[in-house]
Amino acid sequence: MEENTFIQDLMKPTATFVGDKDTRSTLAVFGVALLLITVKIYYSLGIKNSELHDEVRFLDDWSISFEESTYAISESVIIADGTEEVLDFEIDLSELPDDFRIGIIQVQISYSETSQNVADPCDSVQATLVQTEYPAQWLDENNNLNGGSNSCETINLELLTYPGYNGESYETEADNKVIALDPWKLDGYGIGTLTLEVSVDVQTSQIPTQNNDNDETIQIDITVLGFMPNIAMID
Ligand SMILES: [Ca+2]
Ligand SMILES: [Ca+2]
Repeated sequence: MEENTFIQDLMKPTATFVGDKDTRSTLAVFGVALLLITVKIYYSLGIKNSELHDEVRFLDDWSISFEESTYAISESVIIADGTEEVLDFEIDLSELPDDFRIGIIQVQISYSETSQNVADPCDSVQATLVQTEYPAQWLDENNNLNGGSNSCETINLELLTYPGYNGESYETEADNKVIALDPWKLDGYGIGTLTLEVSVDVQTSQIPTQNNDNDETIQIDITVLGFMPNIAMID
């Protein structure tokens, strides 16, 4: 009995405090505010977590490699001393397997001294891939658009047609396979008229009894390098 009285005495100020009408209203407002803040924090954390979760769930690692196929165009031309020939070559996809695109054009210009004169030195040959409307990466730093020789060495020219193509495998992150292959789905590059200029300046035998050298036969071999990407998911 004494204990009960003691507890009642102890609770009296609290009961009086909570029993007051203004205090109840104030407590109710604080309670609602606290509830709203709690809900807001809960939802903010929830949405943030789900965004992080989505990134982790959807970005996969992919390995991309390239299958290559080539075809060649060859032409032999006799070019007179002191002249320049402008040669056009039609490049298209018809000689490549389905779904291949053109990545790189390689051009070899080769020759020897064909005059059969004694001690006739090699002629001087210059070759240039001329920048035209032909759709290619004309400004790529790895291009080799000009070359020359005066010693019968083969001249090698190269032009990147497809943006960023170098044939090397790489890994990438993407939501799915289609997005990972996006860089390799552009059409039109490398298809059109490729223009090559070749000029000859002869060097003639110094032996007086020999005929003058006045031209050279130039062999042009163009390799059209096509590619198709292969993709595999990395576990
Ligand atoms: Ca010569
Ligand atoms: Ca010659």
